[in-house]
Amino acid sequence: MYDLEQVRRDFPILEREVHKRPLIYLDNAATTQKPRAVVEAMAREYYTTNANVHRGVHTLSQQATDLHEAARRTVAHFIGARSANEVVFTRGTTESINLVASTYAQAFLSEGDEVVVSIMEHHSNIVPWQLAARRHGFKLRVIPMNDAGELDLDAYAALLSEHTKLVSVAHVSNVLGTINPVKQMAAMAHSCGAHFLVDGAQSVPHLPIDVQDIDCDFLAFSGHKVYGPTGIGVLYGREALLDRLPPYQGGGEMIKHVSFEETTFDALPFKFEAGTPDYVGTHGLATAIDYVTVLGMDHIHRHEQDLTHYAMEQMSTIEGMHFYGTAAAKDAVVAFNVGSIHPLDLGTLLDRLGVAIRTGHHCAEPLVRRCGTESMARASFALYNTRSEVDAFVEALRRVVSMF
Ligand code: 7TS
Repeated sequence: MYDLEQVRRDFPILEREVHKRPLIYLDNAATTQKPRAVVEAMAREYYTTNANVHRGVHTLSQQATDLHEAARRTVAHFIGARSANEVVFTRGTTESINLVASTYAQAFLSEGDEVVVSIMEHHSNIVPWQLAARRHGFKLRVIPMNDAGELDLDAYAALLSEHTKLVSVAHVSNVLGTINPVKQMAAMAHSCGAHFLVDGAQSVPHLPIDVQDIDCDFLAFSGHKVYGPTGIGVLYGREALLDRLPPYQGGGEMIKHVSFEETTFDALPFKFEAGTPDYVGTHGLATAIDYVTVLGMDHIHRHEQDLTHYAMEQMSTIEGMHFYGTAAAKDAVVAFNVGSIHPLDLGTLLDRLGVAIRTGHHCAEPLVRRCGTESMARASFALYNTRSEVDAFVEALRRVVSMF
């Protein structure tokens, strides 16, 4: 394992206080904190190397381009892509899924076709498909789950048919923490000729990911959830499939030649990257990936598994505790309610004690409703959280609950 105290020193924000108490940051599923290395790499680029990429003969532009394209290779290696051409930079998971929903639907979907998602999707993996369905007339089908928060694979098998063109599923639920068996689900999709998209927003920060092992056609994730900067994300796509999709946005960077008669588009991955890319963001993301790679994704996963089990064990001693999501395969997210206390009150009072959690519907309204509620509290863990933070959180929770 890694040295937790040493690691925590890499994240200056963890030293701050909130309401005169040490910050205990347990909202990592929303966004993670940034190590010094990431912020400093970005500052260094702005201070020493800043210039627009892919267009300059001058030294700064060439150096900035080198950093940007090196970042693409770092991402490709991190997720096991066959080639850096399969890595498209976007603003985040949301934009990555919108890109696929929009272009894939345009290329392949019409009336009579079906796209399958699951009940536990974030709105980012529901709404883009609804918008595309409205334009192209295909149907959206939904995989149900059991009360533990595990997808019903028999129901999934029954949903698949010759009408199914694409399946798009979260690898890890941002509410329940359920780790879905995406490798098995991708094989099932492929066996009926459908493509498979993995929403990796909550898995890439926590598990070793290999797109070739999963055998997915697309993977979407966000930089800011994996200790990188905000505003940068990734769409991985199988090269032959990306090649068959039309461009998403038009503009500079994505063209070969433009005339008023005919415009031709650049090769992958630039075809999907209209406009000046966030080249400082990509360098920051690559630095974050280097950071977690040095710690080891398997070590990070083991540490967070320990925290999750420990937290649930400690939390379950509080009277009235109800967990949402008790799947056998569960990652670093614990959603809960206590008795009839409104989660907003829990969250607000915990904040007064220095503890940051999230409350609400977590941008997954259909799931939260399936769980029989409108709102939940959620604690989510990252590589820098400790067992003593869990103790302090549970102690604070006990105090808050005793007020009601
Ligand atoms: N998919 C999943 C599974 C997510 O958890 C999120 C963000 C997204 C997509 C969208 O990512 P974005 O970076 O494009 O916004 N989830 C959360 C959350 O749980 N709390 O805040 C954001």
